[in-house]
Parts: sequence; C-alpha cells; structure tokens
Amino acid sequence: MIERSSVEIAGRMIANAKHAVFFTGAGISAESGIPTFRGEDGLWKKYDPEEVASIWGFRRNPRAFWEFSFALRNKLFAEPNPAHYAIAELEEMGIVKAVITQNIDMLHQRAGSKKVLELHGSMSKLDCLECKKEYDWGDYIEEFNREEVPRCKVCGSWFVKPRVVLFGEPLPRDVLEQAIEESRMADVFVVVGSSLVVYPAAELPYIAKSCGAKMILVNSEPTVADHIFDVKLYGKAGEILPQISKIVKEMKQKS
Ligand code: BV8
Ligand code: ZN
Repeated sequence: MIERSSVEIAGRMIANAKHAVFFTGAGISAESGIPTFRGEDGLWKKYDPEEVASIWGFRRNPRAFWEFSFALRNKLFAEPNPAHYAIAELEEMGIVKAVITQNIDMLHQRAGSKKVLELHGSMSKLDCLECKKEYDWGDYIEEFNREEVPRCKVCGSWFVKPRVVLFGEPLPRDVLEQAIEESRMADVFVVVGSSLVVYPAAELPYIAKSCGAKMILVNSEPTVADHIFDVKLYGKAGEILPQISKIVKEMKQKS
C-alpha cells in the first residue's frame, strides 16, 4: 500500500507546478485491458518483437505483424481508465501542459487530453510502402475485423503499414522535437507505466531531470531509472492518479 504521505507529496508538487508534463507507457493502459510488453505476462514473452514489431520483420513478412495486431484488437476497442481521465482533468485545471505517450491506443485523446505527443504513432493512418498511397484506419476496418492482411487498394501490394513506429524506424521528427522541448520546459515530470527501456523515448525523463524538473514515478514495479526520481509511487496507475488529481483539486479550491 502506498504511503498516503508520498501521494500527498506528489500531489503538492503537481499542484504547485508551472509546467507539469506526463510521460506514459503501456502500463497506463493495462487497466483498460491492453497487455503490456514486458513483465511476467508481457507480450514479448509470447511474440518475438523483431518478427512482429520491427520494420525489417514487417518487410520480410507483413502477415506476422498483422496477426500480432489482430491478437491485440482490443487495443483499438479498449476504453480509457481512471488514470487517463485523471491526467485529462489535470490538463483541464491548467496544470498539465502536455502528455508524451509511447502508446498507440489513442486512449489519452479519448479521455479528453488535448496536447498528446504520440512518439510511436498510432493506427489511425496507414501507408502503402510501395506506391505511397495514404489510407485512413476506416479504409481497412472491414479487413481488420475479418482478420485479413490488408492489400493496397491501388497497387495490390501486401505492404500496407500503419503509422506505428516499429523497431528500427525513426520516430516522427516533429513529435520528437516537441517532446524534447516539453521535457526541457517541465518543472514537474511524471512517468506513468513505463519500463523506460525503449529509446529514444526513454531519454526524455533524463532530459527533464537534467533541466531541473522534479521527477515523479507511478509504476507497478521499479524501473532501471528509479535513481532519477524524487518520488516513487509503486502501484496501479488507475488507483494512484485519481488520488493525486483529488489532492490537487482540493489544494486548488483552498488557494
Ligand atoms: C529507432 C510499436 C533509429 C508497436 C514499439 C538494435 C536494432 C535496432 C534498433 C535498436 C537496437 N538496439 C536498440 C535499438 C533502438 C530501439 C530500442 O530502444 N530497443 C530497445 C528494446 C533496446 N529503438 C528503436 O528501434 C526505435 N527507433 O531507434 O530508430 C533510427 C533512426 C533513423 C533511421 C532509422 C532508424 C523505435 C522504438 C519504438 C518501437 N515500437 N512498439 C506497438 O506499440 O504496438 S516498442 C514498445 O515499447 C511500445 O511502443 C511501448 O510503448 C514501448 C515501451 O514499452 P513500455 O511502454 O515501457 O511498456 P512495458 O511493457 O515495457 O512497461 C510497462 C510498465 O508498466 C512496466 O514497468 C510495468 O511494471 C508497468 N505497469 C503494468 N501495469 C501497470 C503498470 N504501471 C502502473 N499501473 C499499472 N496498472
Ligand atoms: Zn500501393
């Protein structure tokens, strides 16, 4: 059980922040029913990331990527959980200035967050790698529901790829640059639900720290970067973040 005082300390830090930034990973969506990647029942225990989530794996065999995606279909039909809503509330209160996410599930936007930087893209757009035709997710929802590998509707290619950043692919430059800028400007930087092992995303908490941010971690287990955090709250994001948002609201009402 988390010490009430640590949640209070985190709540106070965030309430007094001028530019709070949240950085999230798969762990924040775990309570929405979406499996995480690492940890005892993580996806990388069942699937080989090189085969199903790398650009060379996709070019070798797009079916493996799509079968991985079909298996994760609930990613696209999941609902935001109280952790997503708590962050959206803190943005509404003018405290959170940006959410930097590694997730592709768009749950932050669906919970009401406005400034969301998707470092690893999302499934909302797809591109044919051969003829460069651009598609919306809606163009392939039928094939996805029938678990058919999408073919390009123009050139017939099997290499229709969602704008999700796979291993070996560069992150979208403009999004990464904005995320670096937000990390530099943050006076409070909150990491939620990430093992902080995937780069260059995992660099951002270190940038925030080096630029003087107060660092808060909300995660169900320790991470490789625990030494850079001022407050570490080990537990479920869906339970801890609403507590923090409640403390911030109470403090704002008193001030
Ligand atoms: C790049 C997309 C360069 C699909 C993902 C060798 C060869 C090639 C590249 C590399 C290499 N070695 C290193 C690299 C770089 C590589 C990398 O960092 N690899 C790591 C594994 C060593 N990075 C890349 O390849 C990146 N691109 O470097 O390009 C380049 C430059 C120019 C030109 C060409 C190339 C691209 C990285 C992005 C890869 N895409 N997924 C999809 O998302 O479906 S990776 C995947 O990992 C997801 O994006 C995910 O977001 C990300 C990070 O994982 P986490 O979000 O942290 O999730 P995880 O499961 O690990 O942790 C969850 C945590 O939550 C746990 O700690 C758990 O305890 C906690 N938790 C669980 N439940 C809860 C909870 N906490 C709170 N509450 C709960 N309820
Ligand atoms: Zn095409």
